[in-house]
Amino acid sequence: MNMKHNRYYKITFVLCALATGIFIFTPRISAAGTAGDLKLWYKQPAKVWTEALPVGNGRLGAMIFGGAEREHLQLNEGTLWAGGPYAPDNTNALAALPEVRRLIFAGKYDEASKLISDKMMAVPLRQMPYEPVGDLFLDFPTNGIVENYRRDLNLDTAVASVSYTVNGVHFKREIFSSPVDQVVVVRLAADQSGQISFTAAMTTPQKATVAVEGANTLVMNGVNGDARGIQGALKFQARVNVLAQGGKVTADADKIFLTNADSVTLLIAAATSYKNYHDVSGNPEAITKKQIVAASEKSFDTLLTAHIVEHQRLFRRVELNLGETDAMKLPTDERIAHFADGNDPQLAALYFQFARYLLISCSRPGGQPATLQGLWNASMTPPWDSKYTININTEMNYWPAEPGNLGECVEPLTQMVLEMAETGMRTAKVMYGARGWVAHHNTDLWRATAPIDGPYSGMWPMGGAWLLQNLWEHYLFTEDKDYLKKIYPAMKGSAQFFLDTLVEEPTHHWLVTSPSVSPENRNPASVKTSICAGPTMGLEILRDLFANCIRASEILGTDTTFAAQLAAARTRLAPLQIGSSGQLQEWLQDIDLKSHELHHRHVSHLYGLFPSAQMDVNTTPELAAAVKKSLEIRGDQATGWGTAWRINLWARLHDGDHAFSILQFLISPKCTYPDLFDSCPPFQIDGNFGGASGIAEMLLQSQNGEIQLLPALPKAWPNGSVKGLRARGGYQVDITWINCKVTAYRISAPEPRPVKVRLNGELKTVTAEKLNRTILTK
Ligand code: FUC
Repeated sequence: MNMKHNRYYKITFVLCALATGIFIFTPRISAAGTAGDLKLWYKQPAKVWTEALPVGNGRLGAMIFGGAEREHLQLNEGTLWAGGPYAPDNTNALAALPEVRRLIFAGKYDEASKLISDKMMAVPLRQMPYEPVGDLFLDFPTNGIVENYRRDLNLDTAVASVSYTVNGVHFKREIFSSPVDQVVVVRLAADQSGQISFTAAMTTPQKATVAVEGANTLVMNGVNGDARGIQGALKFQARVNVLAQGGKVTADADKIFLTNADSVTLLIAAATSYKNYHDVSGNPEAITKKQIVAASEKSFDTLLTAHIVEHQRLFRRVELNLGETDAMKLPTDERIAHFADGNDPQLAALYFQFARYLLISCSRPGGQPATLQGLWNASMTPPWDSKYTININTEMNYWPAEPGNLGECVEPLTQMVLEMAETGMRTAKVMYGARGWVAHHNTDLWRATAPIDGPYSGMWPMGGAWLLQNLWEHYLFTEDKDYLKKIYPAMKGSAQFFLDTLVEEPTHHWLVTSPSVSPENRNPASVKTSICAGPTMGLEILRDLFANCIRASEILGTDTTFAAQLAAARTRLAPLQIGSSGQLQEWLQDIDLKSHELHHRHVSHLYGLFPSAQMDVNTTPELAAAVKKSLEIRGDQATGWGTAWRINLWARLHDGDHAFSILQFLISPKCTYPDLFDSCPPFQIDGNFGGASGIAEMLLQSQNGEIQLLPALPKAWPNGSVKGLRARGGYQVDITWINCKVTAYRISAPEPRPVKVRLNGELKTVTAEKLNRTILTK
């Protein structure tokens, strides 16, 4: 934390307040104040999983329950999924495709759906689930009343703690998952010597055995699950090493007993044989042994310091202060229950920072991307397999990455998309006879890309193209040409697929996708299917994909002819249409109001406003008004992620109060569990990330060549400050505001160039000389 800068910042703020004569409220901006308050805390242990607290290093995760008499760590490793390398593309699809298209254009949607179901779906029909490693239990002898109990998770240090007193002895636990040493570290200490005793044991729902190695190491060896006819091809190992200071360590066949130690450190390692989606030849035993040996040579303090330094390198880039009230004195579960009352602005800041904490903890370079549950899953059969649902959920997971100054955390997603561009070539060729690559509405560890589950949700060829938009955003925020070079072949391959598969619809002769769906929303012109041609969202995604490819070909000086083909096709895509109720049409026909589910959770056709920027309130007011109408029809409340998406959309419509009222629903027991995890329900991490993105969009927007400061600030946050948000173009932005007006801001840029800034209702140009300086506004 740059203390000097903070002091300067605080002085600037006070000067502004003096200049404006406003002293209603002085937000605390000191580094210590902000960091110290970034804690989730509770007066009782977790009874259920959604009360437990998550730690993770991007690969190795634990959910901590924190019982005084029994500590329970539920463990995950990012590559422990069911199954093995497989290719699920249906070889009957290509022959059926012309008839499917004919039926759709003839309005026989339900017949088309039946044919898709029979001939085009993946074999097997479902993908592989993400699975847990197992559980570590530490049972402590109970010989007194537990007093002064507290457990917390410090977002600033990424350390979870438990503390309590029994018979006058004060006990403390600290737990973290180190990205540096690749182990989970558990430290137990007491303020009197010889007080720590426990029995350590491991269990797992996997096919695995647990045995003691030497006197002080529990070793679990197992194989991953079979699923849907695909045999488990992974080996895995978990290792728990008990290093006691004082006392005695003994063991039987599968448990370790510690008696009367002064303190103890446990090192937990886990690994699988997964190397990549087609290579499972790794040696988990060699990996875990090496990690434990290396970590055991370091002191607890060395492990802890290295962990905190690495976490804070990313976490401390952004500070957010929305104001502080007495509500902060309450435990987190009680605050969630009362957030809707409107007097706890700091909980919104905590929610924002918790999402950044989660992204750092579950998506680090070299690891797997955040699943539906990030890194944390206790079940062999989790909801929707805890995999990658790419018709909104995975994309949403990464929405806060760029504005939240965590661009590195996108690396696992980039890697996955580049791998899907390989597996998706087979799907494109086998199913569609097309060049390039395609992915449908889900993928898994094995990068499966064929349509799954059934036509209703699965027959959607846009998953790869949408994911590429996340990668393009990474380029826009960083302007890193090497990165663009790396992703361009995947962008080109996706565009090639659509050039080969777009078809002309018979009425207007527009180019459309077919078959497709507007994600998971029934086609009102059908009896019971979502199958249709040319749903709006697909065309919006293609407008982006083609434009991005054209732009990339210019930047990289390549593929001029291909770019011209894309430009020609782009003008022939079916246009955005405003329907008779003033809404943005979700389908080619004006049938939205005949919808079977007017308040459907997906708001797919509004993609063009957010996350895309094809329309906005300043440059395309008519389209923005149509989106607003559609949003009003859809309503404010949905699943966790559906609610979060709406916050972002209202922020893009510059209606901060509306966005805030939806945030109040998101951060309520209906959509948020006691541990701040999003509730879809059940737990799905996308709502956490989408909600954080919504908060960022309320404070800063940077689409369409201008930086907008406080574009959707709600009245509920009249005074505050934010530091370190990122804007497209490689900029970094700090803002201070009083009474809903920007009073000071600072835009940092890697190279001097003027930038257009919209604030307090005016559009200004900040010249290159004024970059990297704090600018006071009147
Ligand atoms: C999409 C959503 C569901 C759920 C699933 C994981 O299919 O429509 O609500 O979030 O993803």
